[in-house]
Amino acid sequence: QAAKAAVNYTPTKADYQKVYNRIAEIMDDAGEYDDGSYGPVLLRLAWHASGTYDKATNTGGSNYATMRFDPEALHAANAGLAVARGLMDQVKREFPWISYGDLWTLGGVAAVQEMGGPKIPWRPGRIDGYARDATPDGRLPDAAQGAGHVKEIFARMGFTDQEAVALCGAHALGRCHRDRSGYDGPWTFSPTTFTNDYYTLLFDESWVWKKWGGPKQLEDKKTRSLMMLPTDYVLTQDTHFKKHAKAYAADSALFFRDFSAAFARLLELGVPFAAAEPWEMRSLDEQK
Ligand code: CCH
Repeated sequence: QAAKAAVNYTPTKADYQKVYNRIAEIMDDAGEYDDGSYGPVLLRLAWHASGTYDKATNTGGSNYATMRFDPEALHAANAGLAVARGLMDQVKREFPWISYGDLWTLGGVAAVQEMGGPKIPWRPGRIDGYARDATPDGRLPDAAQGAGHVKEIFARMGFTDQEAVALCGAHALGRCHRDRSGYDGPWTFSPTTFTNDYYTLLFDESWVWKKWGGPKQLEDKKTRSLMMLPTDYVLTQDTHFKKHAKAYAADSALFFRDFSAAFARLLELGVPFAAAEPWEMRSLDEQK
């Protein structure tokens, strides 16, 4: 591989597309794991790598990929993400020239796009940092808290309420795991397809507190097979959040557009790029 052999070779878009393709293949090769895809957990890795950003001090974010180091790897919020980091290490062995931050964020892009979501503009430029760059615990949201906490956490990254609501729509994908966060279950009936179902279900179903020994979470009254975290439910309770959540429930295209913009921005928080336009990576389907 040219990119591997030549010291001064600058990887091209085609090189990154190869990495994207390998991630997409690994994502689908999940066998009995969860709902048959590693997509959701890879998306969560990209989000937790980026969501540590603090606008005031310009620290954190995806640039140095500091979740590779303890204690950040051991922060409670990151429980279970060793699965995703392990998958990414397989890709890294094949394409050793890519930085971990670029790799993990490209994983988030591949996850959203391959599961049927919008295109996420993306560009490389992150470098690997050191353990001393790791962020303090407590920068990622705590699912047990209320609307004020969610606003505060996303505002610290530099996001508006509207962007926070759009980003939370990622919970259309994946599920909570008893042995990771303590919560249990999926948010939607199609946890491996990117949809606006998270918002429609929030408003269309009756949500009641689950009676169980685990942490406080809600379940849908009808089937009792879906869940919402306290922080999800506040999107229907806080007037500002509710306005945007209603809009995304009513208009899937609006959600896709706003999610793409906010997620692309999330992945770039704190990343000093060389001047270059973001790229649109092609899905596996588009390359057939
Ligand atoms: Fe999330 N998320 N998230 N989340 N999340 C969990 C799982 C996923 C919060 C808490 C949790 C975003 C925002 C928030 C995903 C993407 C995003 C879990 C279960 C908790 C708890 C973890 C487990 O047990 O495995 C809270 C609180 C907030 C905001 O207030 C945002 C933003 C994104 C992405 C843009 C995805 C995907 C999952 C599923 C992971 C999986 O393994 O299936």
